[in-house]
Amino acid sequence: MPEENRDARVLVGVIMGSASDWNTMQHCVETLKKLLIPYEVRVVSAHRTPDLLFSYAADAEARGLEVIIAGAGGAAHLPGMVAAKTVLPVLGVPVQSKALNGLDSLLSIVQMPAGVPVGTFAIGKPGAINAALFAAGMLGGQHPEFRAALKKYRNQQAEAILACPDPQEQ
Ligand code: RP5
Repeated sequence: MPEENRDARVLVGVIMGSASDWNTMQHCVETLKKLLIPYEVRVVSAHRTPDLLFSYAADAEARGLEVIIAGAGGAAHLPGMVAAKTVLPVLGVPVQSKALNGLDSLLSIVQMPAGVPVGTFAIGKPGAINAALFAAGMLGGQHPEFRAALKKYRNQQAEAILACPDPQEQ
């Protein structure tokens, strides 16, 4: 938790199927930190700790969470099963698996049946970062400080590119 937000109510739950997903999901958390969005991080495995998955998802709304970001790889059932137990928006990040490069993760997460949505992002680091930015966009309606932080992030991103237009000079 960033020091600035230590006392703030946690709004985003960042969960992942295994500690081995942290290499990817750390980019999500870094982005939330940059935007000063209060978050929590947990390993919640759909297959190894199914009871924890059920209780985490079932209690999330009452605990004040507004968005859940779930990263998983391989047989990536975590985002879909969390979405099955809560009406909070669930953003799925496909982790790049060793065997199939994350295509398995992507397809496991994206192919939800109608009625239980999961917002699915790109495989790996880009998806982890974008899930955090998307969460900021969703929170921005109720929390104007995060919309302002998102605008600042996007402006800084554009300015960094415009300041160094020639890649040979970077
Ligand atoms: C999934 O299985 C996790 O999300 C992880 O991406 C994958 C492999 O887990 P480990 O065997 O590395 O713990 O449930």
